[in-house]
Amino acid sequence: EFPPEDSGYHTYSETLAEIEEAATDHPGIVDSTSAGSSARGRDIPVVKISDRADVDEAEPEVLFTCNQHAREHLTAEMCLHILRRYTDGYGSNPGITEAVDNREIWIIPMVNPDGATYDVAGADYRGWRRNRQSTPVDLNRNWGYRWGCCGGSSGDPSQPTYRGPAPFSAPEIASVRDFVESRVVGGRQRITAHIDFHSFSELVLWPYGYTTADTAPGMTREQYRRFAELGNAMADTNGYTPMQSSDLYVTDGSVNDWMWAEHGILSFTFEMYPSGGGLDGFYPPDEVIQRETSRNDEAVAMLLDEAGN
Ligand code: 0X9
Ligand code: CA
Ligand code: CA
Ligand code: CA
Ligand code: ZN
Repeated sequence: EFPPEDSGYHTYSETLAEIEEAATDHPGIVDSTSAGSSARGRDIPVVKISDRADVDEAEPEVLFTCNQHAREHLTAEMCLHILRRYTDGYGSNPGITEAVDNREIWIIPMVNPDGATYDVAGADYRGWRRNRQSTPVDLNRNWGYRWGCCGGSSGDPSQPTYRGPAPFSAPEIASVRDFVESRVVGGRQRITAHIDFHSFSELVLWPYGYTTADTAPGMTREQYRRFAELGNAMADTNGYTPMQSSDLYVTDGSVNDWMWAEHGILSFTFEMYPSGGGLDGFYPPDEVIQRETSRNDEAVAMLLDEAGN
């Protein structure tokens, strides 16, 4: 549970209820499935928004993932905001209607339901980052592209950036990987663009994270320029600071590197509000949820548009 003053945030069960409500209120354009189970057996829901949501149509697909890191609760609100906006706005808002009619939008609001629940289970926020396996893993160091290669994660199980004993050892990450792989249809990955939401620092980040070089195997100069151009354009809309992720610090086994290198998905990390601060930066008051999630409306629309190119 969140403390009463932060009751605007959604717990895991409230998140499930929001998904249910969207599906009930908008049956034709919402379809909810499961990516798999967390370490402690919680379902990891995946919501699809599209016209004829129950049919796999030949439309560019876009993925939004949130809450890999337990304490980054504002990001789950970001995914729920996208869910509400692209369902409630359908049929009345022309831009939203066009996107829903011509894209397949996938949303995973809580990649780490065990961690998110644990973080709010005590009297005070726990400041938890990892999942809740018996030896907890930093989910954003557990992805399989150049896993553990480059000093951008820890091999020490006591550290917050522990990468786990093997790539995809975390059931949450194996589940999201399996979902993304399930979108390879007829030999082609149907998801073309992705944002993984984190907090905090107000940044737009693109791959690679494992190296500070702009170009590397699987990233040509032209591809890098496309990332940088789109990243800069999205940052122009929300006031975040754009950069290659490794310019912030090197990570290995992070989601963007795998999405791009293995699937050719234009994959970004957004670090949400606030721009700075200490541990309290993970716990902005619920009064900012509406402002700080709608702040990304234009960037989300831009990515959905670009997914067709
Ligand atoms: O370290 C992370 O996983 C992300 N930051 S957070 O404070 N939310 O934990 C940033 C991932 C982006 N990748 C790189 N900085 N290389
Ligand atoms: Ca409040
Ligand atoms: Ca459709
Ligand atoms: Ca499709
Ligand atoms: Zn994070």
